[in-house]
Amino acid sequence: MPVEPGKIRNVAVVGHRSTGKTSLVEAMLFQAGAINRLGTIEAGSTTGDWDDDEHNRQMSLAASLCHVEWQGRKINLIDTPGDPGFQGDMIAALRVVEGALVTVSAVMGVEVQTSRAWQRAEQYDLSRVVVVNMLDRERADFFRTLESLRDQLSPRCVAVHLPIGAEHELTGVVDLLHMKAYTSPEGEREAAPSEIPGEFESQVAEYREKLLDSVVETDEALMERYLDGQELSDEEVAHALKDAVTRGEIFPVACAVATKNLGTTALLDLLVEGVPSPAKKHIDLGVGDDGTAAFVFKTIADPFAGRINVLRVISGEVKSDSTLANHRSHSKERVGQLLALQGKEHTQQEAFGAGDIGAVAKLKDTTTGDLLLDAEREVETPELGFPEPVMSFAVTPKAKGDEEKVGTALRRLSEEDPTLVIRRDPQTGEQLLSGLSQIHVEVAVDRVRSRFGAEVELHQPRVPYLETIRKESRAQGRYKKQTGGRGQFGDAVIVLEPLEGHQGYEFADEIVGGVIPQSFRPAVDKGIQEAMQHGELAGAPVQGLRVRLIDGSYHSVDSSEMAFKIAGSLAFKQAYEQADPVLLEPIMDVEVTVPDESVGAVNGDLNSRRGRLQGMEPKGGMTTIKAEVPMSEILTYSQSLTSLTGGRGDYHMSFARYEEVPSHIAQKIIAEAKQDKEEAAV
Ligand SMILES: Nc1nc2c(ncn2[C@@H]2O[C@H](COP(=O)(O)OP(=O)(O)OP(=O)(O)O)[C@@H](O)[C@H]2O)c(=O)[nH]1
Ligand SMILES: [Mg+2]
Repeated sequence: MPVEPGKIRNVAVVGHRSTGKTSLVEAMLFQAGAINRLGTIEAGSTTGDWDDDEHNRQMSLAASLCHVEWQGRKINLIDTPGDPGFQGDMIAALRVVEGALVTVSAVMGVEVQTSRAWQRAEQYDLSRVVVVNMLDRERADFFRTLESLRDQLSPRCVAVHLPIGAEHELTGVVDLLHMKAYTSPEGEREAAPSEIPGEFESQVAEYREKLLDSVVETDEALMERYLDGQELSDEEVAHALKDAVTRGEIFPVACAVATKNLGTTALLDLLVEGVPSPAKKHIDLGVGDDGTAAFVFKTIADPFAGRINVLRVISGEVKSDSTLANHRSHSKERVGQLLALQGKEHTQQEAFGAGDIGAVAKLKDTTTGDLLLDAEREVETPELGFPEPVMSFAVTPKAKGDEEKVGTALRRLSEEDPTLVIRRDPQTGEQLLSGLSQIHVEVAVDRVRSRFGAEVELHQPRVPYLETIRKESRAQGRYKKQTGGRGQFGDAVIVLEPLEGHQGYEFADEIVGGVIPQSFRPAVDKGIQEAMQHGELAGAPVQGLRVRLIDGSYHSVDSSEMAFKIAGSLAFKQAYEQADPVLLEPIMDVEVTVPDESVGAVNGDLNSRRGRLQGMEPKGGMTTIKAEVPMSEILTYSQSLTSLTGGRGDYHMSFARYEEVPSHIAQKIIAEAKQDKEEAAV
């Protein structure tokens, strides 16, 4: 029997890198009895981080689906990676849940990716619970962290738990909703709650009052009774709290020490009692709810089970041994085995009902972002809104002959992870691998080796320069070979004119009186276009000009298409030299988000990269700087930004337009291109 929507809680666990998301999920699984041992990141034994690459790097690299049963409810937990390079999985997870559990470190408070996750959750109008983790660490401070949450995320963040003690003297957690304390031995299963220790009474009373004030403020009827001095029952408070959390009017703040399994019971209670079920809150995927619909938000390449698709049932019921239609490819998919996932472990399942999240193995043509329907109908596939890749590398196989293997491997990886993009640059001919961060691309390279057995190398990609002209010019190209046997003769006179915006190519046939027969004129055009593929300045493609073919001559026996092609290219090369040619470079629109205190250093650095500042927007301790920077100057930006901001900066960029390269820089590029050409010729 599928679980009723009212008994499901779907929660994406999101937050900055290394704030304990995976450890918290582990603690919840352990406390709820879904697993028998509390695994650790250090031993590589957590349920969420099951991949070898995750063990090696001690970080999550992909979303991982788990579930627990608590208070008769099924809580689906999606543990997501905190590294911005893997935020595709965070975004996808947030798209399919009603609630987000946002983790922060009690030492660090709100960090870059905390705000990013928060904004995404806000965009999708999700209910949010914050958990302040790592309260046992040196310099951890719950109250300071709570202030930073209220300042930087929302003033509606309200404590529902309090720590008992602090740092290494932390001994437990108080649940302000139920007025109970948890002080069980560290690392074992938390025991039933106990009385709140007497010495904390006044602090607890203060925060309980703050909590009640916030809750009743969202519920008029309750407010009246509260002001009347009536006692409110736990159920009433919980009920009003859930309504407020559902509407985004309160963001409860919990306490935890994930690695010691402290605060886990209260956190699980909060997820059940505070987060709305799919029956209570509607997430808008824009699909309606006629018939069966399921949205695939994650594809896993499982070493044993092959490809596994993780899906959220939007409406209806997905059953094993049934058939669904893929809305994108219109192909029929045979749904064989359905799987309930616990990290990498799976158990077979008969069906998933509306609102539930589960997995299906071995679909032939379905991946991340696909919509599965019981019958074709007119709906839009939900958008995942992934960010564009920010950094590109040229990839080459280490061994000759591995090109195809590498190509296949990269294509597979980008199917699994749409934020990993591979393409061939038509201009430079290089195979480019683009991703969201350095680690993102490096992990892909590791996987090409470990899963597909091919070694690849990464290089800085070539900058796709272009060439163009700035002046009108005229030249004649004459190709003549008339000694012995059949000769060759072609003769063309052309005029080059610059086109607006350095873009495009036009060919105007202005021959009058048939001085070049109609049949040979396209050959002139062809010869010119071929010559334009490698401009004379730096061998870059030429664009942004009009060619007028105005005159020429021919020979009734010796003229041929070949001869006119050569004549066209000779005419072009000569005219090009006189047309004041210049080099063009791609300019990128760059957006850099950094802590306020790094703005000066980052601006200075952008300036030294020939960047032009376009604007600055400060927001909650972070400033977004917008600038235009030449691509050649920003290819290796990520390392610099990391060192300028202590790893707290973030950037993305997109192509803006081509612009002339300043002449002193152009001279260098031209000289290098000449040298490359000479070396290649030797
Ligand atoms: N002292 C202490 N250490 C913790 C706590 N929670 C997690 N850790 C440690 O912090 C490190 C990061 O924990 P993870 O669970 O991997 O954090 P994460 O948020 O999943 O990290 P990413 O997935 O890489 O973003 C690990 O070394 C954990 O053992 C805690 O409550 N107290
Ligand atoms: Mg993790």
